[in-house]
Amino acid sequence: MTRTLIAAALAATMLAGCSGHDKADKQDRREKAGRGGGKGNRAARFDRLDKNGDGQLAGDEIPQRMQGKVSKRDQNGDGQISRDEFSRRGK
Ligand SMILES: [Ca+2]
Repeated sequence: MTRTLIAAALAATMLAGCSGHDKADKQDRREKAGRGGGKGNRAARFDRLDKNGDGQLAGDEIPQRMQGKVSKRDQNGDGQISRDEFSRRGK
């Protein structure tokens, strides 16, 4: 019984360790490779990245690989990426 609980706790810890930006980066690589791309997935990806749910991506919500592209996507110059600005990607 104790072994089962320890194994479950270990598995939960491992799962928790690969959450957040790792998953978002993985999804982004899939989209870039042409798998899972598209408007619906972009919206879903935005929702995953928008941790505080304010409809803007800012600070650590923006994956490291996207940091250099903020100024390109940030069309109104507020330093954040809105859902609309995010969905215009590639247009
Ligand atoms: Ca946000």
